[in-house]
Amino acid sequence: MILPRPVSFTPGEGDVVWDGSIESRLTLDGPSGAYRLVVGPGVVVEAADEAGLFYARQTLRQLAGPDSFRAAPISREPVRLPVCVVEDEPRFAWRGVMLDVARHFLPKHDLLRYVDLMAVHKLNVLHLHLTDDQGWRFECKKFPLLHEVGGWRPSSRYGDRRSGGQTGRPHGGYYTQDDLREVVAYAAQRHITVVPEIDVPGHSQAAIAAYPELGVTPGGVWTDWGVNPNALKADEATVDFYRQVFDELLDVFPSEVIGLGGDEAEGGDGRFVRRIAQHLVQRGRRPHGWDEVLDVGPLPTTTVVASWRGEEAGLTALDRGHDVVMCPEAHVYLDYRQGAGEDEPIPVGTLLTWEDVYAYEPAAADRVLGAQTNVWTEHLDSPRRVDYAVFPRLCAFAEVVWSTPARDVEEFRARLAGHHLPRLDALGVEYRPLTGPKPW
Ligand code: TNX
Repeated sequence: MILPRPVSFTPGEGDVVWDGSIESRLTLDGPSGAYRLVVGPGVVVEAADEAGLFYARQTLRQLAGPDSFRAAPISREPVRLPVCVVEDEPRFAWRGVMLDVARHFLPKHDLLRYVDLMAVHKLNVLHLHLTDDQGWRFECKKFPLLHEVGGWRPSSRYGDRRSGGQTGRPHGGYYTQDDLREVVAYAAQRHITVVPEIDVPGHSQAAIAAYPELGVTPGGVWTDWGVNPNALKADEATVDFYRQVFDELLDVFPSEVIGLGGDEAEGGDGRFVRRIAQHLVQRGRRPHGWDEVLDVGPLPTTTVVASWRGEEAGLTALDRGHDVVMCPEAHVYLDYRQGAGEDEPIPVGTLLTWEDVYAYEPAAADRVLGAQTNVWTEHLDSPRRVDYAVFPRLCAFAEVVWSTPARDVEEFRARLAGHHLPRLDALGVEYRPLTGPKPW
């Protein structure tokens, strides 16, 4: 009944009333996140570290039933737990979700809710895509036009015809630095690291709209989707401008790994990526980029590469000594359609069901840190649509990165339907039902 499935679950006889207390010790020998939970007569947790203790609590909440996921309990019965022993540890160290808050801004309270939903699934890296052609979401004190101008896009002349709904309308928003510090602190309480990304030198037209001298070609905040041929100049002034922007980012985000994007930079110059990567290294961090960064020439070996155009690029990156996060589009892109029907929301790409996600098997190698799903939001313009795209595919993904590979899709389907979807209902998550579209 536990999701993601633990290493072992050994049921005992009957159940016990639980008053919420836990006897805990950090004495377990195991990787970060490992725990051993014994229920009956009391609740005893042995964990490898604080993260393990936290995951044991997530498991206990699941054992306690859907009511424990409501904002306040509605049951008048005491909480009961099945007598059992659970032994558990994560399979991968990087269990991530990338949220694109640039194409559509996700207000702070919705972002915090996503952090909570990640924690329920024992995920631990939130990769925040903060800037793109269509919007700049990071408050910049030194160059405030970035968020004041770059944070807002006008209506699109294509909008409603091409994509329906709200996507052609004016749209905007940004997070203050203090908002983001709060998100980082909230995530840290849940053992989630926030990895920020400022995308360079492509996907940068929102910045160019604010400071036209940065761009190869001037232009407003982009109102179209797709790959924009415009890019940042690679001259000293532009690189220096971005060093200062990244310095502000480092001040807000303590994460060792810092994203510089580097994807789909058709009109961009590889030197830009290399110089920003060097700057991050000088500041004691590890650069992180999409797999196109492998084409820009030698990068610091500490650079983490996110392999999204399949896993080939990731394998090349391993050969060159990089750590890799796997996120192949054919398996983990949650903006892709979940059904072939006309009544599905506007999709990107090909069909990708939760069963497909569940069947994903990341290439195993020492320097594969793990995997992440990517939630691009060109057409996910509200938290409702994000919920529909993300769930239950994220449940399947959580099991891929947490549990051992012995996967049985029918067993998982039964666990989803019988236990996990009722938990999501209690949380108010508007997932795609197993039998088809509604609501969205
Ligand atoms: C490719 S994956 C992109 C994004 C789009 C996405 C749509 C990657 C690094 N770049 O800019 O939103 O496809 O699925």
